[in-house]
Amino acid sequence: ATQEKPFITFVLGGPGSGKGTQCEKIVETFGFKHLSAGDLLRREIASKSEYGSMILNTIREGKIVPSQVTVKLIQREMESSDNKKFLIDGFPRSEENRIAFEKINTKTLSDLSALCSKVKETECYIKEKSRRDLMKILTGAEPNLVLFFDCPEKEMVKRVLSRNQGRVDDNIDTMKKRLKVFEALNRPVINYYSERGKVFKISAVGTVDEIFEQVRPIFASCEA
Ligand code: UP5
Ligand code: MG
Repeated sequence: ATQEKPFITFVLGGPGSGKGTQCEKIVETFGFKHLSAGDLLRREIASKSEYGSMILNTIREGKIVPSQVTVKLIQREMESSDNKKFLIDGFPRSEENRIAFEKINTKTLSDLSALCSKVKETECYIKEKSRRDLMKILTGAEPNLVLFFDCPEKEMVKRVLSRNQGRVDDNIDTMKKRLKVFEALNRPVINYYSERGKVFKISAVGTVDEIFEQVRPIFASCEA
């Protein structure tokens, strides 16, 4: 495999905002690899792995699974994928998640020394930058894009409660908790990337196709 730099899109939005549905459309049209953090965690529960019961309890409470667990699952999928265009759906859910992901994607110092020739080329630039920024430049820890599906709470509740796919968290009590956790912990991540000009905010009301017509041009312009 080539050492091609991955293209990373974070897909964020409240519970039931349509992240998974729109990711399927993006996969069909633009050929991304879809990694739903929630699906990876549910797969861990189903496979009866060592963290299964802890994950189940966390999801039932609408809380966030420890970063190290989720990051490891995502990292494993990214490393084993030939497709390096990723849609990371439902992650990072908190500032702590975001920082944990940046760390795995930021190479260790020994890897960095292997990039020494690159460092020489950019020496003048480096002097003006902190070491941390430098590592990001060289290894691409940041997402290329962040999609934010902005949906009114009433609509999200309606969608989640009528989904009927047996998810342990699709009940009114857990849904209320999920909405609170979204506002308290995921919103700051969206704000962080907004300040960096990475967020494309999409109004997530309307039909699936109407919403996708807002999404399409974002990726179409990347391909051009
Ligand atoms: N639907 C979709 N689009 C519609 C439209 N335009 N009009 C009408 N209906 C529409 O859609 C939800 C439902 O609405 C579906 O029935 C769909 O057909 C319909 P979906 O596309 O599934 O929305 P999505 O945003 O993906 O909703 P989901 O419930 O998956 O979002 P969550 O973010 O809540 O769930 P996730 O699976 O990401 O996480 C679940 C839990 O896992 C979290 O609460 C947390 O406990 C845990 N978790 C972590 O701890 N860490 C992580 O990194 C990720 C998850
Ligand atoms: Mg989903």
